[in-house]
Amino acid sequence: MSIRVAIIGAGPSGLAQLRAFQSAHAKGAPMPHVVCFEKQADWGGMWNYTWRTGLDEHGEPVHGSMYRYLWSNGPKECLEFSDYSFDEHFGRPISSYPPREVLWDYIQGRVNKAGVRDYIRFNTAVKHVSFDQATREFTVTSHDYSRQQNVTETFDFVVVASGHFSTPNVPAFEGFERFSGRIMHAHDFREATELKGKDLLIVGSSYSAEDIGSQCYKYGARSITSAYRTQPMGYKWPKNWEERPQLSKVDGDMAYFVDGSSKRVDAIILCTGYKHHFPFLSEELTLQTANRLWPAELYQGVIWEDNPQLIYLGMQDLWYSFNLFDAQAWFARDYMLGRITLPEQAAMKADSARWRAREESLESTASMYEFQGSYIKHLIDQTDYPSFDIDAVNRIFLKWKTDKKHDIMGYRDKSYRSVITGTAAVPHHTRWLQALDDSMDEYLRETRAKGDVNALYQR
Ligand code: FAD
Ligand code: NA7
Repeated sequence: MSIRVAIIGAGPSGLAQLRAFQSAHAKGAPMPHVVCFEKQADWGGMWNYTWRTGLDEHGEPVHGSMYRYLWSNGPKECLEFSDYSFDEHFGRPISSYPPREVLWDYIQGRVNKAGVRDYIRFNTAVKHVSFDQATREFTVTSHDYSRQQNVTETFDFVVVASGHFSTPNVPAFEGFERFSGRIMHAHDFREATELKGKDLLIVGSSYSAEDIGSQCYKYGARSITSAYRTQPMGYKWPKNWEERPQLSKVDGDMAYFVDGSSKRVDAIILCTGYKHHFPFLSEELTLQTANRLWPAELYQGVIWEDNPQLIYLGMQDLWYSFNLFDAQAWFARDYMLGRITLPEQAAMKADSARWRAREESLESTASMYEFQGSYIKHLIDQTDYPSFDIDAVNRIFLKWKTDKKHDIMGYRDKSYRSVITGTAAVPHHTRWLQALDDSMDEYLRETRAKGDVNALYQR
């Protein structure tokens, strides 16, 4: 009898799992009985943009945290699938930092080609997962909103690929109840033009703070003040952007910071991160972790050590992304197909403890993506996922960091070379700061003659 696999989520991680099974099947392996549950109406996870905030059309918490005008915040050369290149998808070189819709299209290209859409049940939210020790089976209860019915099924394996950037971490500050403007979390931010001409306060100093602040600057906010709890981002910000230490309180429209300084602001965006949240899992199956490179209790970063029939994908803090999910999905596939045998539980825990100790000793930024790169390499070495030059990707990450330090509003105008095909990216026809239309049509619009583009970038 073929194994039964439930995949929760059809974002990049869940789709990687489907593609992994399909690719083995294409080479003669049996295709398991796979059901991929997806609560949204379409695939792509976070990359499937929604204007909605709060609850969705079914009353489920809105999954999406992406906003309009979002462009990749890392080079596409650092996330390229090694079995499906950007060249194959677009048929010509594109720039290194595409907007969201373009990356969504790329993600879809591979799974359309693989023909795996029929394995997905859209508009179907997983509500509960439990495990029966006697039968060694999972019971998965889902709600199919198209038919308005609950469905209960049993599976041998459950792959949790539900993402971890959807449930906001929302701290409160003194005076919020009486603040005269809008307060929102990054999860609910959608439209930067809403802040045009306004004085904006951002709380937090990581990716969301940097990128939402940059969006608002680009679309005309009057000023941006970002407050850090631990350390400032430290970029060379434009004149109307300043960093302050942690927010202590607000009073009316005045924000006060722990150094005693204050600033009048119109709106506050809490860029304070997300929580790993799995309301559908029974407690003994639930991963509890902060956003970090090596969450505990996952053998090889994917297999739940206390019950190896449960698998988590993509739960790490992300430097690498799509190619990380692929490496994990291929490993998980080979384990589920019986090609990889797990050691005893004590040995799994000891192995994880070694990775965790390495993670805890990391100090520099470079050591962090190098650590994640070495983890990916370790996984890929165990499967037939096409290997790629991880050292070369690490070098691109290094250039990316340097480019950001040099020009935080201009780093997206830089280009890198694919480690998969060797193709050099071409600069986008419009500099990021001037590119107000992020649609795929505009992005793929024929660029001017090559000479013109070169002239543009020499300025
Ligand atoms: P997700 O993409 O979150 O997909 C999870 C899927 O699970 C969703 O489709 C969701 O609907 C579904 N789901 C959840 N719960 C259930 C349930 N109970 N039942 C059924 N389905 C369920 N990464 C980059 O590489 N580059 C970037 O530029 C970048 N920018 C980002 C910007 C923002 C604002 C955010 C929030 C993230 C960004 N990321 C970026 C990271 C991004 O999360 C990953 O690229 C990727 O989307 C993670 O894939 P995933 O499949 O693990 O999770
Ligand atoms: P991150 O990277 O997890 O960062 C969270 C930030 O929020 C970080 O700067 C934290 O400061 C800050 N934080 C958390 N709690 C507080 C409180 N109580 N007060 C002040 N500051 C706080 O989340 P992001 O949303 O930036 O990025 C997540 C993903 O979304 C990423 O992949 C992006 O590409 C998009 P700390 O440094 O811990 O002091």
